[in-house]
Amino acid sequence: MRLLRPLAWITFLLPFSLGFGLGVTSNSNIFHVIFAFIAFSAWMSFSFIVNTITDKDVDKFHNGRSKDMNLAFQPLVTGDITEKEALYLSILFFIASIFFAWLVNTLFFTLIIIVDIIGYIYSMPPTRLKAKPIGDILCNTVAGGVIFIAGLSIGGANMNPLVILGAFVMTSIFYIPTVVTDFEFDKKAGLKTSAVYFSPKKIIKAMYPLTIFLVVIGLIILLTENLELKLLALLVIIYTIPSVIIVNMNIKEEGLYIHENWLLIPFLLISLAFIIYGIFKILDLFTLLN
Ligand code: GPP
Ligand code: MG
Repeated sequence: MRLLRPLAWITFLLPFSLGFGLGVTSNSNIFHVIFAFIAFSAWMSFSFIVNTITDKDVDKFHNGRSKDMNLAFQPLVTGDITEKEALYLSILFFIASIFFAWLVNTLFFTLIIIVDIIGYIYSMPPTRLKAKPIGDILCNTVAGGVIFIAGLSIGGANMNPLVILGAFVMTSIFYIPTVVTDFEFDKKAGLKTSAVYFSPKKIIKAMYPLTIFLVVIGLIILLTENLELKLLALLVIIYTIPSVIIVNMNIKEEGLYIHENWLLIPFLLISLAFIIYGIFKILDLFTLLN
């Protein structure tokens, strides 16, 4: 568990389950859903194992704050697992991710390969985009957006360009505070993340134009799309605006201190709500579609 970090997956479980809930219909195949969630877990396991391997030397300085776990206890730092064992496990999870994705559908399969590649170039040299300004935000935004489309593609409904654009903008908004909470630790470790490069205050300001952009997208959806998407747009606007205000009220020169549970718990609850919603739709217990 300290190698795979399932609690940290919650950040990507949210866009994935949102897509799943919106995309399924009463015609969706329940086995496709199960395989899709296995592929998702295998992709996350793969991405976090490579991250654990390449972050060994920075994780040992972690003080336990603002993370899913105290990274100084990750198993490569403590010596519970060797690098070779971790590498073999990562290959196994990579293969599992593409195998189960292949059982779902071609689009889903393609998208899982893309997020596997992002997970790899995010952590691994020579790219190691997590330690490059903009590179870190770009990887997480693209991975969040792509995993949302993958979720949608399981059932294939609501494949709407405006909704997809909104998902990309929303993941970039919510990713920004997470690089800023890592600021102190990343700076000490000598990592040039976006927050280290631009300063926390500056990078947090980027949330404002992105939020305005998201609200515009939400309003267009509210005016033009079906009832299901209208409700979603409303929820997104209601959730994002206070979140952005709270983050901006807590930002200081030296970083951002918001307890990790302020992100993980609401994200987990919303994810579970959308998973249950999707299951209800598959079982045809209700449908809001038109
Ligand atoms: C950890 O990054 C995050 C991941 C390994 C997931 C990234 C996956 C993608 C597909 C982009 P980190 O090393 O920056 O954070 P932490 O310090 O929590 O390990
Ligand atoms: Mg790491």
